[in-house]
Amino acid sequence: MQRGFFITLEGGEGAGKSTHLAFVQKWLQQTGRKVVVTREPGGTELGERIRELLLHARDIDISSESELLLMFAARAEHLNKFIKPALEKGKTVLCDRFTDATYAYQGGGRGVPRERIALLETWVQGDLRPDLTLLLDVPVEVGLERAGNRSAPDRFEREDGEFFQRVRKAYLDAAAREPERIRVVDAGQKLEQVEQQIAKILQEVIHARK
Ligand code: Z5A
Repeated sequence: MQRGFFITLEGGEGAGKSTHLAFVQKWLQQTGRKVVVTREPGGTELGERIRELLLHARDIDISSESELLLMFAARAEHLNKFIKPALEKGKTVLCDRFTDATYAYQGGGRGVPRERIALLETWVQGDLRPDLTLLLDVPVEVGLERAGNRSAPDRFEREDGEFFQRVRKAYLDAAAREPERIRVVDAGQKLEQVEQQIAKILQEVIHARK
């Protein structure tokens, strides 16, 4: 059986990942694929508990290194218990954020050296990488304004504009390094236009995979 298709969605604050996840899922299902949707950090019982700590621990000071290791601890669990088994069964795995987020947030945002992240990536993932990554890109100000209505910002959402500029730059640098895998979507456009761009990319990539 052919290994399933592994697709990830990435983007900065307020880029619209949650909004477009359902569109991508529906689009893929219409091609007859069995699609499972998951997220990082999270996707398993342990991963969701780690997520809770990483996003909402208010009374603990978490260092950048510990944050990085926790991301990968959640990822190891997620890969072994959920992602790999689903891919082996030929399912399409649609994941809301993955290791590109680590390079962007812990690398770009927090300043953890790339080599350290790369080391963990190889250790935890072996040679498994997403087949396609949709990077929803918006100017930081637009994204922050869209996300601004949230009542209780999490640990990341409390960061300032400069942090998110570094995150955005790290994402765009990654897309420039790997243009085949990481496809940039202009998420600053209207919803329907963003959907059109996504559908075009999916069409192209799935056609090429046949
Ligand atoms: N993180 C990390 O640091 N390292 C890692 O390795 C991983 C994650 C895996 C949790 O992520 C945090 O974990 C994340 C990075 C860190 N922190 N941050 N920031 P998350 O993905 O769960 O949380 P999030 O980034 O806040 O994403 P979100 O809640 O899914 O929101 P979103 O994707 O940014 O946007 P949205 O909710 O779909 O849209 C926001 C609003 O904009 C909403 O009202 C929409 O209706 C509106 N919207 C969206 N698109 C449009 C367009 N085109 N026009 C107009 N309005 C729009």
